[in-house]
Amino acid sequence: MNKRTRKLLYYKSAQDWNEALPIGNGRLGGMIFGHVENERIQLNEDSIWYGGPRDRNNLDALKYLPEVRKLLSEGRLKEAEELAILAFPGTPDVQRHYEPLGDLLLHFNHARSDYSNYSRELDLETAISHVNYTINDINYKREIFTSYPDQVMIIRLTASEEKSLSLQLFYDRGNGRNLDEMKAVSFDTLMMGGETGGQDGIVFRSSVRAISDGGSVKTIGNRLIVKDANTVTLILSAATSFRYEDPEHQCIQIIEKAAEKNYETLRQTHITDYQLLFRRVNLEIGQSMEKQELATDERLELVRKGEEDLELISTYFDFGRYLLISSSRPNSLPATLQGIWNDQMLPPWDSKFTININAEMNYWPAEVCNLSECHEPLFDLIEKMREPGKKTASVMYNCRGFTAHHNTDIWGDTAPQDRYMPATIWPMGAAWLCLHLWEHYEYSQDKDFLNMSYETMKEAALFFVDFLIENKEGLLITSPSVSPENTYILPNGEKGVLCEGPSMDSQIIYDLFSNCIEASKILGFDDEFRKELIRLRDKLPRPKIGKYGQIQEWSEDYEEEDPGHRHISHLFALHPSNQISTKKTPELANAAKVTLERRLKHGGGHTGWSRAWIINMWARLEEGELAYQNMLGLLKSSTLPNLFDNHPPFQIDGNFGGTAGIAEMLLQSHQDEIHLLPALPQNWEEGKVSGLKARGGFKVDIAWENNQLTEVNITASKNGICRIRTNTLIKIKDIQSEHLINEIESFVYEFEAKEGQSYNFKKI
Ligand code: FUC
Repeated sequence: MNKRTRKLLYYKSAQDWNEALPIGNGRLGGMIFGHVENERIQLNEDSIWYGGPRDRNNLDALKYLPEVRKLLSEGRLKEAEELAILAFPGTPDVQRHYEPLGDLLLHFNHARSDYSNYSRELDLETAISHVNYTINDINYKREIFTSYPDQVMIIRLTASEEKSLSLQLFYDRGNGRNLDEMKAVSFDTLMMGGETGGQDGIVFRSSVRAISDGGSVKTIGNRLIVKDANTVTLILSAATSFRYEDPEHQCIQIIEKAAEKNYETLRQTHITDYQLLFRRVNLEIGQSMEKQELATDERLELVRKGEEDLELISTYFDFGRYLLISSSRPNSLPATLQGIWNDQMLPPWDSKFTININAEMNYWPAEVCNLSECHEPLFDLIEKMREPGKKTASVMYNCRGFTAHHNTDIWGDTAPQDRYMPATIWPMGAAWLCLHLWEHYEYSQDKDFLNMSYETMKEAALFFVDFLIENKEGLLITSPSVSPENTYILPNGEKGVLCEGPSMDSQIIYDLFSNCIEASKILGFDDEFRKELIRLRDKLPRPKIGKYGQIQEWSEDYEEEDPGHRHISHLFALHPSNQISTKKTPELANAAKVTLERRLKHGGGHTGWSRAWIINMWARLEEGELAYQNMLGLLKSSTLPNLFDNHPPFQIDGNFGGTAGIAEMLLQSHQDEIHLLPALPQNWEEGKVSGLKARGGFKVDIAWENNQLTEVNITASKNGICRIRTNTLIKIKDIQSEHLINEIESFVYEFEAKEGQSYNFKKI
């Protein structure tokens, strides 16, 4: 049998951007079209954003806050909304947006225009993209990658016969309109750049050098000309004033350094670095490899027609991990709505960070898929939001601590975004993001990190100590806010979105307070604040069951205008939170099930990210079949030919949410135990997964056959009790030290784990 290859494969070049293949090193990205004659690599650099930081806080918010609150509490909804939409949105309404770096264009002078043996692929094992074809019996090959250690994009051109490579190379950006310069800086190097505009626009530069073996390299005008070469190595760099005083100098320096190494060294350094992350996890579902040589978009088409392709599910999972490694690395900016890949000057939703679900979803696979360091850019952004967020908290709400609304940009803008009633006035963004700090601690057990993050978490919590108000029942609620981004209907038929105490808000605050309480205990300080949070947490509304048996979305059991809405905010408690779980709150778990069924019955899950969230939720409800059906739904309705998630348009959150969902089907650890194969679909009969992480600092490898667990390997990163739950009628046997294992209840086992030790269990 062939070895399984992990790649995206095509037999024709990309007809549009959604067929091009992404490469990236967190900061520098490219979309490769693979055209034979006129290759296009669309370029991105993560810090090319329009303008600079601004203070957009609405100075009238505080003045009208009491009135908006009063109107809401009196049920005078329309008046409250009319006033709030004037007094709260940022001034101006919108935050900054991301822009593309440009295009690198390679025009080849081939002897003939007809070609054969065409293929292009993205090899997920090496993070190298290949383009292959034959012209006149000469085999041409391109290898393209972006190196994290060397911070360059490398394009390597080879041919099976000497002196066969001739091409012209140049840059573009909106037909030259969106550039200030495009010039040759030496006989073998081009430079392009500009400024993004606005008062403090970002200055950006990109440079490319051609190094040939044989033939000649020269520049004429702003074109780089390579003639009759045997091989060509192109080294491309990019830098901006967001990070460097002199981006032009930086670009040249990066290239000079990379050019000291030969191609093989650059390639190997890249592969080693990438595989250190990618190879931590290995997933194999099923054994079938018969579709390996089919084009990826054809396989997707076959899935749409109802064919089973379990290997494509593994590829989707691998691709999600690949995308995270390629769009979010230490010192890069976090993955935006499009990761780093965007070709539009005014991208959808500005290609920034939407923090009422999307940016968080991007990071759901980070910990469980053993890519903790890829989570770091998000933590840096949270830090950046603290100062602006404190200002927003004090100017708009007269509160201590820091807050953010439903979007932020690379300067950490925290003022409300848009003038869009269903989303704009929602002071929960910073709170949700801070839950990621705790999540990182839970998986890594890194106390230094927790210590470093505590003040940030505390400041996010402090905002609510001041912001929460008591309602008529004596409960502490947010006001004004929304349940992103759904509309409710009052008994008199009036529709509204602005409200008091939407369920999601209380759930997020409950987690944030709980995390601070736990953290202060672990770290052994801040007792007074802990006590205060415990007191306040007791007064938060808890998830309630409504008239349809569903989890209530608002504090009152309103009708929803759109029962199939893509946001399922009130199930935050089920996922990503653990406030609703099958073991600890079975009744609420059942209500969560009703909620999901209701959403789906009315057309829910119609955007990629919404579908991805549903996969995670079904997995949490241990409904393997339903999780799998929705995974298929994601592939069938919300996946583009290059496997990018389709909102539509392309939005990367669904890729990350889907990847996390697959992991969630195989391993869960949110109920103080490691649950093995909690939501295994019937037709994932056999398989294995290794290297996943569980909360508590465990690394877990699982193998199964006939839908039953056969072997588990658990490695502990610290001393402590390890509790495992299985779903199959098997006993677990510790081969080395059977006596250490206690069966607590059927299917639940406990043992004392020691730091650095691995424990192997087999089905008996
Ligand atoms: C939220 C969602 C939209 C979209 C946007 C970027 O507002 O409701 O579907 O994903 O973010």
